[in-house]
This record gives sequence, C-alpha cells and structure tokens, in this order.
Amino acid sequence: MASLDALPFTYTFDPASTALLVIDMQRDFLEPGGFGETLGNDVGQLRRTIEPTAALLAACRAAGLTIIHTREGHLPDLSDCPPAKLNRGDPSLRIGAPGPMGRILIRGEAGHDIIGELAPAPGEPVIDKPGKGAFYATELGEMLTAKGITSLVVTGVTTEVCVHTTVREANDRGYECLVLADCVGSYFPEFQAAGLSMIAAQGGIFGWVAESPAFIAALQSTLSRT
Ligand code: C5J
Repeated sequence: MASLDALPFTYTFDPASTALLVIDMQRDFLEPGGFGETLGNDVGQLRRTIEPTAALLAACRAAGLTIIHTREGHLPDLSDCPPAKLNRGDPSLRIGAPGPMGRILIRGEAGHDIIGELAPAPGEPVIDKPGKGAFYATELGEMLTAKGITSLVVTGVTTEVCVHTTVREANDRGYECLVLADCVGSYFPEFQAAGLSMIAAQGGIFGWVAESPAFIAALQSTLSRT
C-alpha cells in the first residue's frame, strides 16, 4: 500500500488495484486552432496540464500501473448523439459540423485524436465515449472489474465537465477517486477552483485532490520497497 497527503485527508492506494484515467486530452480541446479555441476559449488554461501529465504517464508506465485513456466523440452519422447534446450553440460550430481539424467531435477526425505529447502507448486502452462521463455507454466498468481495479487516479479535461462527470459516476460505482489538480484543466479558472473544491468538500464527497508530484513520490516509494 502507498499513501500521500491529499485533501481532505490522506489518500491510500494499492498500485495493483489502481488505474490512471486520462480523460479527453484531444487535439480539438487542447491545440491552438482547434474547436475549443475556435469557440473563444484560452487553450493555455488546458495546455498547462500537458507537462505534468506526461511526467505522470512516464512514472505510471515505469511502475506498471493500469493506464486507460478516453476520447469524447460520436459516430459519423451522429446516431449516438442525442438532440439535447447536438442542438447547442452556433449551428456552424456544432458537433458534426466542419471544424478546423475535421468534423467536430467525430471519431476518426484529426481533432478527435489524443495530442501527440500524451499519445497512448501500445496496449493502453482508449475508451471512445459519447457522453461526458467515461462510464456512460462504454466498456469502462467491465474493463475495470476484469482488471480488479478499485481506485482511480483521474486526470484530463475539462475539470468541471468530463472529469467531474466521470468522478461522480465512479464515486457512485464505489471507486476511490484521486483527482490530480495540476493534471486537470478548465478553460475557466473559476471553474477549475470550484470544481476541485467540490470534489474534496464535505469530507471528500466525491474523492480526494492532490498534486501529481506527491502521487508519483508515493508510487515510487512502493517500488523501492519491493
Ligand atoms: C470535456 C467538454 N471533455 N467540455 N468536454 O470536458 O465538452
């Protein structure tokens, strides 16, 4: 077992039953010229997560931790995109419309892909999800059960949308979630702060919050003991 300082109290985990989840680190959300920036967002708010997440991935790979990536996106015929999600905002910038990196949030388009800096390594599963949460309409739950995973270290974008939804889904399913503050990002600094506070509030109502160097140090301490 390993433990680290976290909010609201110490987080304890067994690397053998812990997975790293990397949520939606996709070109359209993070890259200059992508869909996110086209909407007027400051992608710099998300890009600050790239370096710490790359270091985290390297440490988790060295430790043999289970690593799972996700991507938000839809089938080209949009049959998996409910009208309530589709009919949002400017019609020329909706899901499925032609965007700067291909059709917006459509599987197989360039913008849907994970950024090169955080590309999945061979053998690391990539879950394609049509919703905000990583459990909804995906094989994630079955995959975690098959691997004996009970704890999740959650990273990715955006903090208040897909990260939060996934943490809430995971919490309801009994997973112990640690969210790494420097590896999750929001276009809106106030949502980043509130999103993180909400997770650890009320005695850890959805989970724990810590910084990635503390998690990496705890992980490496278990390796040096074996
Ligand atoms: C994610 C979104 N990944 N904000 N999507 O958070 O629409």
